[in-house]
Amino acid sequence: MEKCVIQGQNNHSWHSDALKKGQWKNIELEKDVSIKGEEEAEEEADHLFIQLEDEVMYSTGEEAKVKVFGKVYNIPRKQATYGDAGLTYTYSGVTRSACTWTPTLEYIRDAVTKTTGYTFNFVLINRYKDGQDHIGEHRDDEKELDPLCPIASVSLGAARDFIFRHRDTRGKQNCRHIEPVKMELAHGSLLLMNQPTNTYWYHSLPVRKKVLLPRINLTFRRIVQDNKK
Ligand SMILES: O=C(O)CCC(=O)C(=O)O
Ligand SMILES: [Mn+2]
Repeated sequence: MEKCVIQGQNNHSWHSDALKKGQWKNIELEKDVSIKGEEEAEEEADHLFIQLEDEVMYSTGEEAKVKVFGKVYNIPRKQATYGDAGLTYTYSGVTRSACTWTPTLEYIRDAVTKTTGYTFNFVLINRYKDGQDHIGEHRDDEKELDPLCPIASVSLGAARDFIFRHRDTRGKQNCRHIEPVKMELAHGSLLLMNQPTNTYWYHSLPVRKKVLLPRINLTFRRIVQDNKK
């Protein structure tokens, strides 16, 4: 499993033994954000992918849409939300409730907790059937997300490019030259987005027409229900 950590400023929580074992790549980004990676077995990732294909029920109908500036769109991928009983998460203008954890999701959640030391009560799942499916540029900066907990992103299936773009280089706010940061999220990789990554950097998974195989991405999050906007 390749592990990547997007590390926030003043975050010293990564000196755990589990993380020291790996061979970490480290890419420095603006605002002291960094990325690290490690190699591990692929077979387990194959198995987890097959299990998730069997267990995860994706949203359909109204639940499979998002609202952007008041307009409703079909999302160019499938989505599902699982987590602790009673939790809801509102993003892109739609509120989703958590389905009960499946055994495989619990297994992956606990493995991520063992590696990172963080606990998670919610997971957003995106399934990209091939390289046509994608996610547009956005930040995961909802008030409901616990700012003390990173977002842990597990990728299974087809490798896809993942791109970070600094907020000061976008649209009318374009006032600086900062290169976007592109990485490939491989089968079995773990990416951690610490604070302040989602304040300064947007991320996206663009269309890649040459990719013909499916990919499942799980973003484990910690939701604090009282923080709702
Ligand atoms: O599929 C991915 O790697 C990213 C998904 C994502 O950014 C999200 O669910 O917020
Ligand atoms: Mn995101």
